[in-house]
Amino acid sequence: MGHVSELRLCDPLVAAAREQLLAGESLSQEAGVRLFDAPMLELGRLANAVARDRHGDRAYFTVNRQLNPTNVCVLACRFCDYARKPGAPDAYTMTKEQVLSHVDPEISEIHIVGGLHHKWRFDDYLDVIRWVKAKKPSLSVKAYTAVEIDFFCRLTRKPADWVLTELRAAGLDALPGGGAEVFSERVRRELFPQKIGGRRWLEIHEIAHQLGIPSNATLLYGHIETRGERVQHLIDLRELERRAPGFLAFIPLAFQPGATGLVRRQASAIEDLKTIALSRLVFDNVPHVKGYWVMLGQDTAAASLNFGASDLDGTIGQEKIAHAALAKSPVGMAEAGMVQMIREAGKIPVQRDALYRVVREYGRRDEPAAASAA
Ligand code: V47
Ligand code: SF4
Repeated sequence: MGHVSELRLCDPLVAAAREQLLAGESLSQEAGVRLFDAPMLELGRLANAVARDRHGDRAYFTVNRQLNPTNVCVLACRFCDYARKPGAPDAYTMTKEQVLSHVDPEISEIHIVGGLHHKWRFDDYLDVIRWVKAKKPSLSVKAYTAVEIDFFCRLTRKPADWVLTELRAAGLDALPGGGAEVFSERVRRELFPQKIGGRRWLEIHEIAHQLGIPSNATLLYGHIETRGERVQHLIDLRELERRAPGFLAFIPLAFQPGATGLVRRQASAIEDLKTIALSRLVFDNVPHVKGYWVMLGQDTAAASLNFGASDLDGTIGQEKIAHAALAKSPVGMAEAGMVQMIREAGKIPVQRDALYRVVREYGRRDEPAAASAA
């Protein structure tokens, strides 16, 4: 039981969505928005069944580190508590030694993202990748958002395909999904008018996919965006995946209000779980939806594994972006904690790298671990 074809649903809206998905049709923006008002457990059952049809009971995580080489940024997005202006007392730029201290022997993924530094050249950003790759060649490197790629294009006066090819030669394996925010010009004008908009973000990921560089995608929700804008964002990503396949995972990022004053409190756990489920149902051609525990908190992230999520991201080490905005989750988690969260959700933990190559399969609760791969 639990496959889409076997589900019996009570709610007519969710049952209609199931029929459409079974017929191989995608959900429209209108249908997506209406589903937000459907009973959440029904939505969760359908989204969980969609995830189960793709991945069985497996849920993925990685042993990784987040490396934020500098918080100095020439932009000033209104929702960002992380960036600092040059010379600010808590502005930092890491040395090579500090960068390399993030490359612990046990990790299989490194996630590199940071500010747009006023003095760094493209070569400095390439060096960060070269250093980590030289220390651990087997490490999968997920580095630099489309916002940073666009910045490198302006620094070098070269097109994105050239920039991405240079990054790949330095050791880049995949692009992270950050910087997408919400593909709504209304929201962009309000919250991040200096930053690239949806069209450029999508263009850069399309070029990456055409070059064979896979990528992730995010949505920043829970601030001033509407549900219609959220669903349209999912549809824009679904269309890009049809034109130029290459997405690995979609990560809805629950906005941490911090000191921004934009909203009084974070979206509720119910809104989080509905957003995860809707992401799984509308962005129907993305392999994985992540329940990002850093922003969701551990309990909601564990629950998300029964609402369509099939990945929890990773152990992370020292997360800085959400914690600059006062996120209450711990700054990192142990591998055993990730395994336990996944087992408690009734799923089978699978450790992966940034490209979803399996590092280790664990057993279900109370079962001995299966033999390690790679
Ligand atoms: O681009 C900034 C967002 C992103 C806040 O690709 C905030 O696997 C919430 O993209 N509250 C960076 N979000 C993080 C990111 C990410 C995280 C985990 C996995 C992956 C992946 C990507 O964080 C930024 C921005 O959209 N952000 N401030 C905030 N206060
Ligand atoms: Fe800079 Fe990114 Fe923060 Fe915007 S979100 S201010 S681009 S670090």
